[in-house]
This record gives sequence, C-alpha cells and structure tokens, in this order.
Amino acid sequence: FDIARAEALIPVIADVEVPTKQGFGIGKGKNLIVIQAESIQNFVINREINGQVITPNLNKLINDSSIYFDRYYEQVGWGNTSDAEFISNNGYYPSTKIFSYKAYEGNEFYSLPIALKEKGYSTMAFHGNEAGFWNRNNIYEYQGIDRFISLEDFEADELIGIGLSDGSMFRQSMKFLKEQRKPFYSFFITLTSHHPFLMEEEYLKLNVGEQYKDTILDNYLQTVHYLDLQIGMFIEMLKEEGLYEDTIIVIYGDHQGLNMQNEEANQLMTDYLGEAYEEDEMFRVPLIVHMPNSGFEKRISVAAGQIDFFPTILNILGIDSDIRMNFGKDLLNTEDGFVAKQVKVTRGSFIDNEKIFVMSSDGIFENSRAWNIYTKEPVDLESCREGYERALLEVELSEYIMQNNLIPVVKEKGIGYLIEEFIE
Ligand code: GP9
Repeated sequence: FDIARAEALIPVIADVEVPTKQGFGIGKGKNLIVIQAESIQNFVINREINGQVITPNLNKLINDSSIYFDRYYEQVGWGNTSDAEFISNNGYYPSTKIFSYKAYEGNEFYSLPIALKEKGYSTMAFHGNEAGFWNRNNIYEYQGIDRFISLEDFEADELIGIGLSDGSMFRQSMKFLKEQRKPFYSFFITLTSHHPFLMEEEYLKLNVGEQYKDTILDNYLQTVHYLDLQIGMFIEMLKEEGLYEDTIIVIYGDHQGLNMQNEEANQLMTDYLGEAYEEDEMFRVPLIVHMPNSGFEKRISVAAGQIDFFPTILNILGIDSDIRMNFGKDLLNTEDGFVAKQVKVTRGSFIDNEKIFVMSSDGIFENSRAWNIYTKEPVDLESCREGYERALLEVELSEYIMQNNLIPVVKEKGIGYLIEEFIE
C-alpha cells in the first residue's frame, strides 16, 4: 500500500463518531428472528411475472413497519451461504482462501449472538440440511449459537431439493420458539430456493407464461415464490402463538441465485429486466427489518453490504459501544455507502452510492470496468482509485485480524488501533 493513502483511510474505516443515533433502541429488549433467505436477489421484490406478483408477502412486509434496504449487496466468498452467515453475524470479510467457517475454525469471535448473549438473550439456529455442512456443527458454538436444530433434529416429513422444506422447518421450529428463553435470537437459514431450483409439480404456483416456461428463470422464481409463501405462513404462526408482537423479524438474501456467467440465465434476465444483467444487479439482495406495529417505515438506499448487518442490528436493539469492533457501519446512521467485493470478482472491486467498479482479472487497473448503477453510463476509472484502495485495505486488514485471531485485541482497543499497527 501507499502508506500515506492508507493512513488517510484510517478515519474513514475506524470512525465511530455519529452525530445523531437514528433508530437507536427502537427494538430494545425484543426477540430477534433473522431469516437468511437462500439465493434471494433483490430484483424479485415488487415485481410481477406474467401478471402475478412474485413476492406478495415480502412486498406487504416492506410497506408495514419495516425498514427496507434496497441497495444492499452480498459479499460472500468460497463459503457461499455460510460466508453470508459469517459476514452478517461478525462484520468481517470472508476468507479469500477457503470458506470462512473452516479458515477461522479455532478463532475467538465477537459476533451478533455473542453480543446478544451478553445482554441476556438466548441463541438458536435452524437449518434443514445436515449439521456438518459448511462445518456449522463445529463453529456455531464459538459464534455464540447455543443450540443448533438441523436436519437430524427435525422430523424429515417433507423433503425438497437438498434437505427439509422451508415450510416444514418453519412449522417445526414453532415448538422450539415457544420453549425458548426470552428474549431470544433465532437464526433461520432457508434451503428450498437452492440451485438448481427444482420442485415437484404440487409446489409450482406461478404461471410464468410461454416465453419463460421451464427455463431456469421459471424454476428460480417458483422457489422464490414458494419461500415468500412460507414466510407469510410463518408470520401467521408467530401471531397465533403470541410471539409476533415482541419480535423483530429480519430477512435478507444470502447470495446470487442466477449467475450472469451462465449464458441462458443471462439472456433470460436481460430479457426480463429489459436491460443488461450485470454484477450490480446480480450481487444485490434485499434486507428487510420488520418491527411489528412500530409504524417505523423507511426505505434506505445507501450502498451497503452484509458486513453492515451486525452494527445496524445492534443500533436497533439499543446496544452501544465506545469502540469500533468490526468493518460494518450502522446503516441507519451513515451516508458512507461503500461495499468492498472479493473472491466472486477480483479483489479491489467495490460499489458505492453512485457506481460499481469491477477490477480487471488481469490485475491491470486500466482494464477494469466501472459504471453508474442508476444510469448504467460508464464512469471515469480514475474516480474509482480511492475506492479501489479502500476495498483492498479493508479486505486485507480484515483477513489479517481473522488469520491472527486478533478479536480479543479488537475488543479491548478497537479496530482503529489495529489499522495503525497493520500499516506500520
Ligand atoms: C447448505 C446450504 C446451501 O447447508 O446452506 O449452501 P450453498 O450451497 O448455497 O452455499
């Protein structure tokens, strides 16, 4: 790194000073249910296909006591779904070498479940696949998840694709939720909308029309629609059990579903969207924070990533800290839209409030691509240099902290201290 440039970035990365704390504590003491939704991209929100609404339940939720982040991006690496979990719960970038749950297996963490446990929460995770997949069974304990209900613990009464159906997972989770000590943090990882998005006839509820019938877009949208329906029913079950009012329900997409590198998917999406299907749309996933009966409705369009999840949720739950302990920003109190990308695109790529910069795979900055995310017009590459350097620095610094198991130091002295040490 150019030391002077890196030093200039310290206040940007390490700053904790926020003039006003919008939304601080609006969910204080509430239960927290987080649904990490498999392959759910943002383009499905508020959209129709052949006259049918794709996500009626999510759309309804967005318009009712929810904060909807419509420029939220996935940042996963080799660990796909598990990296989305890791980034969201920790506020650190995923390993650039292997999946994070393996790379950082023996580490000490300061994660969302750990922070909540310190405030008296009980913690639990639900997933319809085998416990050992992505090494979850070994790492959850260190992530602060006290109880993990996986395929082995559920009754295998309805299997779709690679595991228990989302519907069955939600239904069977009710008995655990009712018993769980309050306040609780329950983390759900859905599965049915997993690639290649195939379901039996009985689950296919959308008629996408002749043009798209039996294509990968059809299959994908069917599973998205299925998940949307299950989430709607899950919310009804929470209401019936009296668990709804005191629970914040958060939903976000874990990573892309339709790969732009796949020729068929790209062609279909370009056709469906009416514009080229590119990285900025492929990486965009929804984030919805639903706070029942709060009347707090907001749409936030600051460029943000999964790395920002942890501090954003802490702010909503009214949990404060004097020092900055991760790379995320509280999205209710920042205009600094910045999303660093790695692994799925060359390191140094980023998205900010106006543009996306995709670093060239040959490592030559001048060969990179950048465009305005709203107008799609090309952007001068020189205007991307600072973001490029920041993206490199953040990812590298994050990896340095994780690889050297430095969270105990971060907890004591803050991330700013380590940035200075790292640059020296
Ligand atoms: C596996 C499931 C899917 O348990 O979470 O993971 P993915 O293949 O999408 O990374």
